[in-house]
Amino acid sequence: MHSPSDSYAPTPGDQFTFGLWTVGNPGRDPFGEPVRERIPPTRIVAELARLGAYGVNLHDNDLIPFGATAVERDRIVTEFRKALDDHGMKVPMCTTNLFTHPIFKDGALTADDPKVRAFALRKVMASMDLGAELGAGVYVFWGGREGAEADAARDPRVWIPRYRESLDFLCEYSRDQGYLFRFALEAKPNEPRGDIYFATTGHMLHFITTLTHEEMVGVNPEVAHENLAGLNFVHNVGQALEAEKLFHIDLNAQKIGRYDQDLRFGSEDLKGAFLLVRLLEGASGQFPRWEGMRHFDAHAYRTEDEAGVWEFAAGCMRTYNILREKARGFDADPAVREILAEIVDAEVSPLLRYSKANAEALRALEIDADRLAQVGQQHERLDQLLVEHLMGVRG
Ligand code: DIG
Ligand code: MN
Ligand code: MN
Repeated sequence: MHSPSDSYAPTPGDQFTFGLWTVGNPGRDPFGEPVRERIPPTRIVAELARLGAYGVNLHDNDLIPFGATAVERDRIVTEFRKALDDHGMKVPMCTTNLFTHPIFKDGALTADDPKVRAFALRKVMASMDLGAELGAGVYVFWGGREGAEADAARDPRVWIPRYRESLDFLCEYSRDQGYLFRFALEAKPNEPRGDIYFATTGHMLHFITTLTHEEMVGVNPEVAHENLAGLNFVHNVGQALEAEKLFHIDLNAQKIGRYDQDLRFGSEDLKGAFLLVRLLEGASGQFPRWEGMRHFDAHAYRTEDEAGVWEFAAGCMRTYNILREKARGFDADPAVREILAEIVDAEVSPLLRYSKANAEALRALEIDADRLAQVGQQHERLDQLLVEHLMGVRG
């Protein structure tokens, strides 16, 4: 474990959070039984606090067993809240497990049977009540079972309105309860379903515009999920930021062309992780730092014992902090700033905003297309500078 004196050691001010289901993952996979004992939520709180995390997130059933009585629920919540208070830990985000119980085998909020949809809505309401009690501000929806294998089963013009009706219902519930939740929709293209509805963050950004209370709803992009879809995560997060809809983020790592691995942050595509941290931290100075939680939806290798789990958690946070320093160094590098300097053209820039006069002026402009075509962008040098900062040979 890393000495607390080093400058990369995480502090609560870094706003790192982990789901209870991440470091609490006992290592079961589709081909094998658990390899670790279950770590009680109260001990997860204590250990993550020791490592410098800011908080923990949870699905309802990460804390409250499915089918628990109201008395058991209240006892568990009281004990959990004491652990949070004892260790100064927060619960910034809550979500609902709408994927484990077999009732959800063919969907939850988009299921064909209205009773299944009703059961799912009721489960989310109870989970939102729990989240509000724990002080969560963001409520995540990951529709892991909202999808299909047999595409003849449901027309998109059936499941889209169902999901819209459910989210409109839950936005109204949140408002009537006086909860200040911001909903964050998490996309994934497939797994566990053959195809999952609303496959990417882009699909979610459009879908949000069709909701009654679209101002309450944003996105929770995950590194691995957009990678599964073969997309550029930094572009997608950047579009969410531009739309002011990045309400939460799931940080992890992923090898291309594999199942959803949820690996330790930065352990695979290091350049992508660098560019993501640069974006979130506003290192270029062009845009502000994003103020949301740096949430790790990741878990340790199945090969690990509990000590390995805490190494995993420390590694996620430490790598983020190292990349933050590297990104600041890159954007402070005069050679980088020279290449990224904005092209200013006082004559032409004003013409790019429409008016009849500007349209006429554009027509009259002398533009030497062949000369412009020959201008080199210096992107090879820019990307080499990035690689050298990342490799530590340029500070
Ligand atoms: C999977 O990536 C999903 C679930 O773990 C959870 O519902 C959500 C919250 O971050 N991510
Ligand atoms: Mn995932
Ligand atoms: Mn996730």
